[in-house]
Amino acid sequence: MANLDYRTAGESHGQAVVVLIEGLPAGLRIDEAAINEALRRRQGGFGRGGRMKIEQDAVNILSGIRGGVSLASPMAIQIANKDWRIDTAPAIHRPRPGHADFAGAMKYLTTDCRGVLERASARETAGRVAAGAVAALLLREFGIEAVGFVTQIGSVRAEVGAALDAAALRAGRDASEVYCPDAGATAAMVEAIKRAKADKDTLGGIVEVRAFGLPPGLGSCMRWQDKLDGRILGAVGSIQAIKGVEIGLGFGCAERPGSRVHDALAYDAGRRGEASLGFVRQTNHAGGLEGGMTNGMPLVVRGAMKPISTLLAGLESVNLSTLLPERSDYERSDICAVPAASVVAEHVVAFELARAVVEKFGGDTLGEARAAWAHYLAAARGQAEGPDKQT
Ligand code: EPS
Repeated sequence: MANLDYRTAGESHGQAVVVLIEGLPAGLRIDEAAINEALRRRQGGFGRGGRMKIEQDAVNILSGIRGGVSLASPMAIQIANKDWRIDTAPAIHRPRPGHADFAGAMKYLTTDCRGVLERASARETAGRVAAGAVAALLLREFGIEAVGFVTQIGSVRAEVGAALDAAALRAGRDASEVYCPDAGATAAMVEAIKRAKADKDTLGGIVEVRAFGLPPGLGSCMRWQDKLDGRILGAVGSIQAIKGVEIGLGFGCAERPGSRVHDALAYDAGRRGEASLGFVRQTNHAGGLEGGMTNGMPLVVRGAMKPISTLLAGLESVNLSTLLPERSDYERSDICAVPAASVVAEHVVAFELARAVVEKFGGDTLGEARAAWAHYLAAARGQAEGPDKQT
């Protein structure tokens, strides 16, 4: 039986972006409107370029459902490209430093970077968001939700309270043109993007994902491949233009003594009904993961995005056909895609969490997974009250 997994296919200016999801249990209601809403959000955010005025991403679910409910068969999803012109798009001989152009041209033994950039383009993330949106529907059945947002654009940093819940984060984010729950920072971020545009430059930033409702014990410490921290770091790190990823306090752990890093544990019987099973902590420096497993605290992961590598003014480069120095090619592009990256990060994290849920609770049908989930939580709570109550 397939594990929950997905693959993407498609070029930026090819016919379509395609996703194949395998290993979904049967019986999950597939809310197409929710998937399309995620795609719409990925297309938005202040700082996007002309391409997003052309595309109107929406899914065409080709298989895997009957009457809007998952069948457990492979689910193929197509997102059509309106700007389909791959055969006539011009050759690119002057690689843009920072993009996949140069390394890809060398790898595929060509002086035309077009073929490589078509696949390396962040257009592919439409497919990852569609897959993650399906995963989010599965997580919703278990009361788990991942919320992605922006915490920094250029040098403008936001203040986002550590205590905010999913609904508050979502509301703040959705009210912001740059998907940042801090209204004051939003205005400064928009100004920074406008300045970058006037300077013919681009801006990066930091995105954060917090996931709520996770019980302790998802993931594993038994095999390195199954450690959830590694999978989450890999999933966020694989998003186009992400150059750094951290969980919880992340790099900040390095400079502190252990007494100021590790999150002291306490038990509060009044909160045993929560996902934490009543094991509470005043801090969450671990970002919800210890030993490769969730620990009942919210998952917190951040990714640092480099500025878009397509610069209006170009950068010094080399014409691969003549080997002469020339400015890099300019392709229509975004000024800042950090808001979009926050949507992508939310969805790749959702997929990894759904994969971990299916691994632990399994079953061919959603009902079986829910029963296994309920059994586990009851057993874990019983254990918390004394070994004699273990099931
Ligand atoms: C991208 C270049 C731009 C972006 C694109 C990523 O596309 P185009 O060359 O068609 O203007 O808009 O992002 C998307 C198409 C998208 O859907 O996010 C690149 O070179 O990576």
